[in-house]
Amino acid sequence: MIEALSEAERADALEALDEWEHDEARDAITRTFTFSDFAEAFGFMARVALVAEKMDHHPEWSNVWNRVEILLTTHDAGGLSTRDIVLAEAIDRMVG
Ligand code: H2B
Repeated sequence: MIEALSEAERADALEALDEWEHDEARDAITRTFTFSDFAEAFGFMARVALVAEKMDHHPEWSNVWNRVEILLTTHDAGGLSTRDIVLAEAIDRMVG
């Protein structure tokens, strides 16, 4: 069982992840990515999927053509955990 972040840990993480929004109702982070076309968007999703599967930590996401919306939260913790932060940082590095 993974623990949710403390208030202080959450505040620090949200400040560092400045491209991500905090969904307070879900205690989740969200970010929308826009690419030049569907192939770029789907290639990005494939790269994220490989990391997510390796981490056993999976995004809630949707794709419409060149846009990918990602929501990260930890279902087992009922909110944000370190896994969401690690995955968000990995995703941010992918779009560099
Ligand atoms: N992904 C996310 N986002 N939250 C979880 O709590 C979670 C997961 N749990 N991926 C994992 C899978 C769990 O269901 C499996 C059994 O390890």
